[in-house]
Amino acid sequence: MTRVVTVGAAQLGPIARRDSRDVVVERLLGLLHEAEAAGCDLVVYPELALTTFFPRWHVADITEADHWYETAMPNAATQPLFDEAARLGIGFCLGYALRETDADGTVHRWNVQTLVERDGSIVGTFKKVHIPGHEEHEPHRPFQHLERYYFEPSPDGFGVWEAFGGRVGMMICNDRRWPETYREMGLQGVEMILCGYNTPLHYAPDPGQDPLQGFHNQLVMSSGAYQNGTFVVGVAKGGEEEGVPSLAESAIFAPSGETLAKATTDGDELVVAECDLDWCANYTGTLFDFDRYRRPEVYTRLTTQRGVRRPAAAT
Ligand code: CDT
Repeated sequence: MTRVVTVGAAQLGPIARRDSRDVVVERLLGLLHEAEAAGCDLVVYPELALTTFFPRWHVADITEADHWYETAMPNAATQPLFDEAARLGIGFCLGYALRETDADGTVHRWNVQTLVERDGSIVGTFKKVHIPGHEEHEPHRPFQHLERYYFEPSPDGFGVWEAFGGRVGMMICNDRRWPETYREMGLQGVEMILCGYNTPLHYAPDPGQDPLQGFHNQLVMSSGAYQNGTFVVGVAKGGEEEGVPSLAESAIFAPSGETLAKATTDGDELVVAECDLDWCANYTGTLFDFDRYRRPEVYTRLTTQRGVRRPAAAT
């Protein structure tokens, strides 16, 4: 039995602050229909795909931002997407902000992706692990990146789910820059990692990185794919959103590290590749046979230490 998953990276152009969920879901449906024509089994949408990237604005009272979060999935706005995808027999991965309230009244705000199977059943919801940016309002910046104000980091780490005839994992935006992300999933036998992102082209703490955004994007996902013998699907919300230019360059990477397909625009665009999941074993069964070649006994710093501890100076 072949295990080919035809995947569509459903890149979005900007979502304006004033755009309603209904308007955005119409765009998601448009890309879903393109995916049907292209024979896709799975469509991957970007991070925070239902709204503008709201962490670029500060509000002193965080509850004033509650309208950016979903409180259930599916909900009235996204039900048409769930219904149409199930009717077409196409699965999807959707990024959005989620607000949950515990029984004791504690409120949690997460940056999540939900993976949905071809029959419309929810496979799993992944919460972003690495939360970038800053916690406090920093008015000297041309725009804010207040993810650390608006989102809690996941306590759950990186899961891998049996889905689409293989093993599928998820990561969100900044997660893709960290090798631990891929390895955590690689050690669970992941065969395809789905990643939505919003990456402003300007990085205020070090603008020297601005012209390298595309290079770094490709570098981390390509190497993560190769070093763990997995496909990686990276999907942008690109273009200039509310005055902030953001990286597009959505792409699908093979277990060889090669780029199989890449966006050519910074707007709504479907990027498609046929992914034979059996390709993964060419790498995980040979050069990256973890069981045979890894040396976890000498990697102890990876889980016991957070920051850098330099070796003691020689006396
Ligand atoms: N959304 C997100 O995680 N973006 C970050 C921007 C850099 S940190 C200000 C990223 O890693 O692409």
